[in-house]
Amino acid sequence: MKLNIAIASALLAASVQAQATLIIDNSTTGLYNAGLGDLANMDGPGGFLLGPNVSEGDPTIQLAADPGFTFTPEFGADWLAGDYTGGSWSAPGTAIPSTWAVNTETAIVYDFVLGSLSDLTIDVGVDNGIVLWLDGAFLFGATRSGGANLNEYDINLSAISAGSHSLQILRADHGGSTGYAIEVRAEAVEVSEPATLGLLGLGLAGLIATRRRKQAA
Ligand SMILES: [Ca+2]
Ligand SMILES: [Ca+2]
Ligand SMILES: [Ca+2]
Repeated sequence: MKLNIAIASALLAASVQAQATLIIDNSTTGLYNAGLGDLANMDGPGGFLLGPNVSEGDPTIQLAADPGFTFTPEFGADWLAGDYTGGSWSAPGTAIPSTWAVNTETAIVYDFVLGSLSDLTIDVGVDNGIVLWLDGAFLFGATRSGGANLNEYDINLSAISAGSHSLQILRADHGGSTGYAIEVRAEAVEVSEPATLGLLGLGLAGLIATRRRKQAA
């Protein structure tokens, strides 16, 4: 019984230590591009980016894959690869407003560093649409009618490598009002207890094998 309590305490301690760290929220600064204008024509009629003032309706769309936009010059030479040359980008460290000009699109880049291999949880809400990439790789895209609740979309990423990363975001609007809420959390991926015991077991087996070889020699 005492042993069970001890194990339960240890598990509780481990779960507290593994608590996720908030790395991005609405107060986080980044590179900001508010010079894109209305991009409804960037993917033609009937695409993900919808006409102003609900002129193409107010549908719910979730992208199954990277929309493969042909980005306008305001995005710069290759923004998803970190080349902002010629674009209408702010300097790094710019505050990201939660609202922007109705009917227009805006883009954001959050640069961040992970201290170790981590799982990421992205909670985001937007009025109306959003597309996210991590280091240029498509993560998620969706649009729907108004409201920007943090629980609107939930994107979970496993085992993102330690080091520098860029979360790249395109925000879209097609009328009424705009809104944006984001929280990104990182949680270090830990080697589980059974795996540690397994490695320890392998180490002991190795030690025994070495000893046996020495005796044989
Ligand atoms: Ca369009
Ligand atoms: Ca628009
Ligand atoms: Ca709107």
